[in-house]
Amino acid sequence: MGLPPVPLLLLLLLPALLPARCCEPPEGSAGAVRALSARLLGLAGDPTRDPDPAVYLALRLAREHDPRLEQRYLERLQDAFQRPFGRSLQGHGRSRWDAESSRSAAEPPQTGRLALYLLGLQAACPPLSPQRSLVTWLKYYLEEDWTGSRQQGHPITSYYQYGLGVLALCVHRKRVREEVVRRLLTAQHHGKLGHGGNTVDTEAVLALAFTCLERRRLVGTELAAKLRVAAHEASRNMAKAQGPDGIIGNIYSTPWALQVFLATGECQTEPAFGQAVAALLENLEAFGTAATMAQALPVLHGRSYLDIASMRCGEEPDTLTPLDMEPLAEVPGNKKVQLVVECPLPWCYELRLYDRLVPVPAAASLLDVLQAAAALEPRDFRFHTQDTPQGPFLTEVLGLEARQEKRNYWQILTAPSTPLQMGIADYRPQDGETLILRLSEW
Ligand code: B12
Repeated sequence: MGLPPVPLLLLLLLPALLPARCCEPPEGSAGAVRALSARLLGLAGDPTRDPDPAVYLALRLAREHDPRLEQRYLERLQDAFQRPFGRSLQGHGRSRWDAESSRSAAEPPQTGRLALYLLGLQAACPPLSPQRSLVTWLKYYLEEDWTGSRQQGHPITSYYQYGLGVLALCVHRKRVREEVVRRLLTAQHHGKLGHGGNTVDTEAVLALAFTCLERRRLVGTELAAKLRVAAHEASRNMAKAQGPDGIIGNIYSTPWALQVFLATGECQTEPAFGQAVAALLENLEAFGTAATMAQALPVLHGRSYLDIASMRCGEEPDTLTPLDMEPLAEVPGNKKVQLVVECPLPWCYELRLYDRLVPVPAAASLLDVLQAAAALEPRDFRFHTQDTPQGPFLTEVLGLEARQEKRNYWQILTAPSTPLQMGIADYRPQDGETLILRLSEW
């Protein structure tokens, strides 16, 4: 068989020959991306906010920097993580999952948080090698996460966190047992990554872990070949999940899909890439919280979490200055929101547990609606939230607590049945809208 004709050969080689720049967002978007980076920097400079390793990663993966602010943020992160994880696992007689003496033994492993912190250490300038104890903790969590679910065939936390754990160890060139990697392959193969109908974020995290392990030759050749196929399969799934508006999954999962195209190099050939970048740039106003900005920014700078493994410190311009968030526009007047609580699970004594119209100021968020309902009838309506880097997470309504180990949660929907794409503190209902809090399984 002869060589392919020159034009065909060029076409085949094109992806390898093209400079990486073609995977960066269009020049015209630079101002908007810079403003978003500066806004995240502003939030990172606020000492009243808990440090979040995902925010640090976004600052480090940006093209422009504020080295002093980034250094201070890293120190705050180190303070937060060194205490619970800074000492050895052995010899402490610790019970399962008991990293912090204050934590209850029933609390799940902190696989995802620790993984993000380890990624953050590698993204520092110069990169910091993690203490041995941190790597040991993460490997331990990967095992506990699995066995703790009592062989139900999934991690206690989520495949998203499990994937982050494998990715972080890989970026630090630490091997994991092949069995751990095979669990992820099996989950992807059998379509077990689902959460509320959107699997894009989770499948993307797995694809990043697979690509890292394969590129860094941390697994045998047979498994490496499987990982390559699985990462490609994930890219195909991302492209198939793209809507006519360019969005992949929803607007918040689109950056994760883009990370996969960037990490695998498919950004150079996959038409879905450019369309998804355009969709992201058209919807930048959706990224108004530190957590969502932190997930969008790396790809807006043409980078994925895999780039953490090869950061070059010397070339970082010290040109970014923090920008304060604009205060929300005042909306005069009032609105009424119908608040419904449903418990459709087999053991619930009734489906509809609460249904009433709640008057609130026009600018009220769903959280404000819940607070107004609780103030109106303290005995009929109560709820609890837990602070997370994404904002307040609704954990309990009318005394019914959603339980992680039972994989149920308080899903929030707008009637008749559209799940919200944001949390209670960020969603601002319309006048007359019906909102449903539904105890659901995931
Ligand atoms: C797994 C997951 C869940 C699980 C979490 C339970 C578990 N055991 O892991 C379940 C299914 C319960 C869940 C629920 C929801 N989720 Co969710 N979730 C995720 C996912 C895939 C991974 C989160 C994670 O583990 N991060 C890693 C760890 C280390 O970080 P963490 O901050 O500590 O994670 C905890 C919190 O994030 C919290 N959490 C999970 N989702 C949400 C959403 C909100 C708004 C808040 C405040 C907290 C929160 O649970 C995590 C585990 O403890 C992310 C994907 C992503 N791109 O981030 C979406 C994601 C965070 N979820 C999202 C949404 C919209 C929701 C819901 C509001 C959906 C709904 N309509 O009901 C609800 C939350 C409702 C409530 N009760 O307040 C969006 C948030 C977008 C935004 N604008 O901020 C994301 C980004 C998915 C997406 N692409 O749309 N989620």
